[in-house]
Amino acid sequence: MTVAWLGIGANLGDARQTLKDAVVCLAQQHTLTVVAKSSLYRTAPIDAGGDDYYNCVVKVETSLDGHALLALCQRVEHHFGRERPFRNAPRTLDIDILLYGNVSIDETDLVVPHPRMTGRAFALVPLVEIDPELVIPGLGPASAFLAAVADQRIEKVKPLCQCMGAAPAPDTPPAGNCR
Ligand code: A4P
Ligand code: MG
Repeated sequence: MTVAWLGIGANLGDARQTLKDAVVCLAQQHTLTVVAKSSLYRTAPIDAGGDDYYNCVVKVETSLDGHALLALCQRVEHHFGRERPFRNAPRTLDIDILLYGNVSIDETDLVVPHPRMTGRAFALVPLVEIDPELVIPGLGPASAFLAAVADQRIEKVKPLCQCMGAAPAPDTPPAGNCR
């Protein structure tokens, strides 16, 4: 089993809901296990136009090699209606492999660590949320790159569901909007 880190983003359609559904979809794959998920973040587009993005990161354990994992990510993107009219076009779903084990891969269709991740708050902040000590192979601690992206707007999205908060008082009725 290899530990991999996937960066998930969307800024077209109901992007927030798509991210949640995509994580569920990934979790249902028999070739990987989602072992951790960051909060959802609303982020300013970087090197791209269009609406704000929603981004998150998941940590997975997988039996797939890097290329098979990339193919799986692209199948899931396709399932959620991903189209590629031009580079960095707004998208219903993007799933990038940020890290794959401790290895570096440099091939035409797969570069890992993801070559632009250290310059992007939307990748670094959720990664460091899950693992503050995370080391990017060949580059050093992920947290060391945060200062340089501090000017990129990123805000944690409050969950609609209150289940994660403190336990309610015993006489509090259920909120009824958990989804
Ligand atoms: N590819 C190579 N390495 C990888 C990898 N590690 N993971 C190849 C995934 N794919 C990889 O990908 C283009 C090609 O990259 C694929 O054919 C694959 O073989 P794509 O999914 O079609 O397009 P992409 O992900 O948009 O491309 P790219 O160049 O990775 O874009 P970036 O740099 O990831 O930028 N702003 C905010 N706030 N949030 C975002 O999520 N995303 C982008 C995309 C720009 N600005 C953003 C966000
Ligand atoms: Mg991509």
